[in-house]
Amino acid sequence: MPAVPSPVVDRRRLSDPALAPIADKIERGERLTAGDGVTLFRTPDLLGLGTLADARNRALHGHRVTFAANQHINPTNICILRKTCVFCSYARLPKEDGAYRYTLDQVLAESDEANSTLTREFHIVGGLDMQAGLDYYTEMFRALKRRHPHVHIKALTAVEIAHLARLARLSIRDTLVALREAGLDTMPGGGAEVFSPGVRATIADKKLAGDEWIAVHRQAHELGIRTNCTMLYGHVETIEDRIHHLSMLRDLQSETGGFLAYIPLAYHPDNNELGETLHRTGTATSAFDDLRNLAVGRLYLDNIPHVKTHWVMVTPFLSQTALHFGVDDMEGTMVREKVYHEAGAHTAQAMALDGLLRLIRGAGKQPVERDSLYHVVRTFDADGATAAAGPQAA
Ligand code: V47
Ligand code: SF4
Repeated sequence: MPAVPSPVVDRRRLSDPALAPIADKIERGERLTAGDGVTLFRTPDLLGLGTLADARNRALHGHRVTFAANQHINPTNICILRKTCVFCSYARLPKEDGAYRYTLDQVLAESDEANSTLTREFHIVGGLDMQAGLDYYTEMFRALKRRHPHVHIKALTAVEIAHLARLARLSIRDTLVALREAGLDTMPGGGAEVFSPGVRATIADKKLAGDEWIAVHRQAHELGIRTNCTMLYGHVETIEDRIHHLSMLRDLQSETGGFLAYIPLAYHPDNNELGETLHRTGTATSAFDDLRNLAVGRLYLDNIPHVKTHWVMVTPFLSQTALHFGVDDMEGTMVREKVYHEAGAHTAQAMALDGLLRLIRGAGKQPVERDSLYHVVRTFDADGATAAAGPQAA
């Protein structure tokens, strides 16, 4: 990440004295300790926390807020972990009602929506389906690249990569190389959930372990494949579990520099076993918790350049507010999102460009459309005109 000008924190906005020494560290560009992270998660001074995160975010990105025009494609919801990822509402067993696996033609038909939209990225993830192995995805990526050569492919979580490697009896490295040759450009950050073994045993018992998730991303970074990272919060995890998770992400980033963005994911409790057990419906997290997770992500992950808010999960209005809590990037004009809608997200499945621009401008920020690697596609000024275009770092 490029050197960051020192943020200046307005101390009058901090009402919790525990934040003052952390403000000093942020101004000096010093790394926060796990103890600082716990303080940030516990402080009742949400606006003070937002002030710190906003100062750091402005030092990095000024007033610019980026978004990408993307389309989600979920080719199969059949998953062998259906019974053990108890937070997941999307997966099905092969013979269960609602189970599906797209043929290549179905994937291509869905991808053709990109012809009438601005789509520059396909975000492709699915279940761990025994009948959808490496060839299923390499054929799909080749066909997508032939049909939409300008569209970037961000595909397959670390958990799916490990599954494909096991089915093909290949190493993670060789699996990634085969996928990259077929057209995979970057990887999304899913499957991370919470790394601490205790939480994983409760919510995702049979899933790839936390250190294995890290190992897949390390391997991708070593091959030059950039990736994102996430944390699923708002279920059974403690603050210490969150800090442990963020520390593992920060350590890998110090080693490789391969993460582009961090996206905290708010747990949705509808239509999944965990939600029933916890007796929760609707929204499991609160606005405080959502803003806090974004702000702490910005401050604790001092080496990950972008923090993205996912408006489908936390509502467009909260995402807009988050632009003053350390966030510089919004999940884009997504078409056909399924994973959270199965879990109770009541937001729209896609947002038109106008809607996104209105939200960003309404927060007093400058909208910038980016590509998947955060190069500027076009910038917009405050009254809606396209101000400039061109490849530069966003
Ligand atoms: O790993 C599943 C989460 C993730 C639920 O990299 C749930 O740009 C909340 O990672 N409530 C997959 N979350 C999606 C993901 C993602 C999304 C947007 C952008 C990017 C990116 C990555 O969705 C899963 C899991 O953590 N998830 N079920 C649920 N009930
Ligand atoms: Fe399968 Fe992913 Fe759902 Fe787990 S979260 S059941 S791995 S689709």
